[in-house]
Amino acid sequence: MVLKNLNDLNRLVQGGSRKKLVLAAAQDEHSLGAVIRAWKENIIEPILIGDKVGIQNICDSNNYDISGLVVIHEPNPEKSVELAVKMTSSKQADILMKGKIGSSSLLKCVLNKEWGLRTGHLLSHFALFEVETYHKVIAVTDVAMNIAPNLQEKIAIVNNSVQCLNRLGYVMPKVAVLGAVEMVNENMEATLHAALLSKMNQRDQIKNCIIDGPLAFDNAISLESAQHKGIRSEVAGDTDLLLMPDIEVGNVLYKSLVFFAKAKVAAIILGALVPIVLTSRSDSEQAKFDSILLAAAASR
Ligand code: COD
Repeated sequence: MVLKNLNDLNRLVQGGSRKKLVLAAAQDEHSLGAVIRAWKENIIEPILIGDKVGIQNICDSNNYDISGLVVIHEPNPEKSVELAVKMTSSKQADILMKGKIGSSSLLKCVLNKEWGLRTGHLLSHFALFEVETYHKVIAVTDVAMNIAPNLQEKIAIVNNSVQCLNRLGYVMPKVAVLGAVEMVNENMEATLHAALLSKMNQRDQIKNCIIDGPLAFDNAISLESAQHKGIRSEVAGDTDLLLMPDIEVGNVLYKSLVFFAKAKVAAIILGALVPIVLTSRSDSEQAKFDSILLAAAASR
């Protein structure tokens, strides 16, 4: 079953056990607001690590009562992430969440060889978007972690995302591998990768999904546009997952969807010991809440 909107994530976490979520550098208004809402709705049991005064000030000005929560004082954001990652790797938390700290600082900690959250798999970013002009939720990867993935890394990124979509209830998600054009052009590496990924999928080297590419963005999301170009494809116009050529394209699409198209977004890191809620610092409280829902659904 596909997700029609991000609200559908609620259905997936209903009746499940409450997940322990540790929020690192918790002195962040939108992150705290989202965590407290998810706590009140019995989705998570939070642990807050960060600057206690900053956390309390946000709670006071929003009338949040956090007297029942574990709050660990660590004013240094890097150290608070280190503590949160160590708690997670020692199985004291099911979900890690980023508060007021840059993505790459948090990811470096997560990748720490001694106490990080590595599993031997590639870690990748996975985002879900609800856009008014598309008939269902669309997943996009990787817009925030892997900078310029090679073919092998793209295979791992697809596998991470497909596994997550399977867990969310998708049986054979349709994957569009994006390029600037829909024809293979030897001077455009993204189109070569796309053609290889499609063939590997046909030969069952990449399973549990239907992959087609290269597809330009319009062919991937609009059947009319694909038909206009004479493209025959099971994926065109009905894509569940868009695979980005690189982080620049991905990040610009992410921000364009949110700022121009007013899309709703939920995002996590996959492939680590636990799902990691990693939204942009400019994302809304709603986006952070939906990302917690996604992490809880993915960690079932
Ligand atoms: N999965 C698993 N292991 C990885 C991954 C990955 N995706 N990336 C790196 N590693 C391993 C490497 O194999 C190596 O052992 C170690 O981690 C360090 O690798 P480096 O030197 O390539 O990695 P770093 O620490 O310099 O950088 C890793 C980041 C994830 C921080 C880097 O790729 C990055 O900055 N990505 C973009 C993050 C960002 O700014 N996003 C914001 C957009 S909103």
